[in-house]
Amino acid sequence: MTTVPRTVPIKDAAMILYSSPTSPYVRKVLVLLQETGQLEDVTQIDGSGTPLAPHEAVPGKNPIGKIPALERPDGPTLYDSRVICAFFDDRAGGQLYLSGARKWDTLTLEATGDGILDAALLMTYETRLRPEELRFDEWVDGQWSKIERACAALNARWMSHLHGPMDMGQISVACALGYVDFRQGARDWRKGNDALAAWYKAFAERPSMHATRPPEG
Ligand SMILES: N[C@@H](CCC(=O)N[C@@H](CS)C(=O)NCC(=O)O)C(=O)O
Repeated sequence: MTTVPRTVPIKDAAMILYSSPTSPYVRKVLVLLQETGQLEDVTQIDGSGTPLAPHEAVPGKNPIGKIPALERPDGPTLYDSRVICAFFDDRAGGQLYLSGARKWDTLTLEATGDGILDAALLMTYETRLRPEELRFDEWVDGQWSKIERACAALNARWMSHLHGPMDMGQISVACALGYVDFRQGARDWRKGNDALAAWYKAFAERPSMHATRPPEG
């Protein structure tokens, strides 16, 4: 299966998404854009960077220096994947956060996926950026414990929501589990979480998930 190249401009468009093919937070936005038919409204520009070496274009758009950031012609730049996802969902007519009681479940589920991502990204930075003599194994294990607890909670309490109508909570969790596989493949989040593993296997088959898979290697 081929993947869609994600850092080339798709067409001349007024909104610019600072992006990276390996960022799971960017992936959340791209999955939403594909699911809501808005992908061609955005031009993607590479904004890959790290806390040690931010991309030169990004801090001027997002003072925190992180991607995704969304530059708009008719308003200030938006940043943080949750803000950008809420913006595009609103623009598409509000399909992915819904309303009423389910909205708060969806937001909590999205926060759970993002929490997994935050822990997994810190683990990645620890091994990729921190000099070997300064690494702190217990701290890394503490991050992994967050991921284990979150996966166990998803498996025990969230399966009915995950199997419901597609929403941003599901997209966030799927992008998070995909990132854990991508960067922490040696650790096994599936152990003891059969229902979650089966749900993820099916969700990962969606064309939007296929088209946004991080590159191999
Ligand atoms: N809470 C932010 C996190 C974004 C984030 O951490 N992005 C990473 C790329 S995966 C980044 O830009 N890191 C650079 C940095 O931390 O300076 C969001 O949801 O957008």
